[in-house]
Amino acid sequence: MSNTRMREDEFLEGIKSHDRRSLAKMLSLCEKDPETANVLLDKLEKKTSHVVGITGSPGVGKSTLISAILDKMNGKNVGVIVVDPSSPFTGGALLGDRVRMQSHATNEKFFIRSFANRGALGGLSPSIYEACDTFESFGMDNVIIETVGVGQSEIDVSNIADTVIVVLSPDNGDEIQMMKAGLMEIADLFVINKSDNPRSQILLSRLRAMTAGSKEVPIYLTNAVTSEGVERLVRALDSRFFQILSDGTLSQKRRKRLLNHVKSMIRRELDRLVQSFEIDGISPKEMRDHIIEELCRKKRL
Ligand SMILES: Nc1nc2c(ncn2[C@@H]2O[C@H](COP(=O)(O)OP(=O)(O)O)[C@@H](O)[C@H]2O)c(=O)[nH]1
Ligand SMILES: [Mg+2]
Repeated sequence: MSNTRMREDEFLEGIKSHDRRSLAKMLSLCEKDPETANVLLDKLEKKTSHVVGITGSPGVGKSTLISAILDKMNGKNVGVIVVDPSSPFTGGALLGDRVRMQSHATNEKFFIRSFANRGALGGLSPSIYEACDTFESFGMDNVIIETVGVGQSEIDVSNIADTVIVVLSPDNGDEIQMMKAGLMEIADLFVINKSDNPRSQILLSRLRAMTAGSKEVPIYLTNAVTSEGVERLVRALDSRFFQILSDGTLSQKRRKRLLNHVKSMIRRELDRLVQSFEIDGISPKEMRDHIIEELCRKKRL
């Protein structure tokens, strides 16, 4: 903590002067000590970046699509947050997605960061709000968040993103994933990726039929490998940002994001309190282990 305090000025100056090493350190601080990160972030001016959440089942091509989107960014500064599945045993993150995007990792305009979703019950990493604020303080034009694509993380991304892209692909149990509870509601844009697969046309008509009558959600077809359709998608994202900025939707989204950030801070604090709580010198972890042991004994497991 005191170490961090010593580095405070350096941190703030570094972020203000677009120093990538300071950005990297700040993102690590978000993960390790989000409370301190919040205090520091409060002292920085923030740019309003377009925060785009990209969700969809594993394998639909989210990471490949992000790479293709970065290719079409035309000099814009983009921060990418990849929420990795992490093992509850090791706490480690799979860096496959980062490797996939490696060609962009050396580009001065982009910054790609993996976040473990440890402890968030399959949801987004609890530090994601701070990470997003960090990218905005750094002055990124866009922040792209790729979710794990399983469980709660898919829906949770709408708590933080200004625009949610739901990615579908024809080779991925199409209707089943479309029907997933909540996914249809959070989509601001649909992308049918892998348009090189002829079945994408069937998926397109099914999706059109499913969304008919509800709010108008545009559908884009892409081939993330060849970049076909990606430029159109990037243009659509830009015009949507302009639209939500001018019609008040963005302010609403930002109010919602702030509320969710506060909720996540409270949850984190309660968690910390529970961890430090003891009855007669017995910690919650010891109590839990004891109960599990007792239950296993009773059930002869
Ligand atoms: N044919 C085809 N393959 C694709 C396309 N987009 C992604 N892929 C492949 O699909 C696989 C999964 O892609 P990935 O980006 O890792 O998916 P993610 O799990 O959603 O991030 C990889 O082997 C990609 O090369 C596409 O448009 N067409
Ligand atoms: Mg991926």
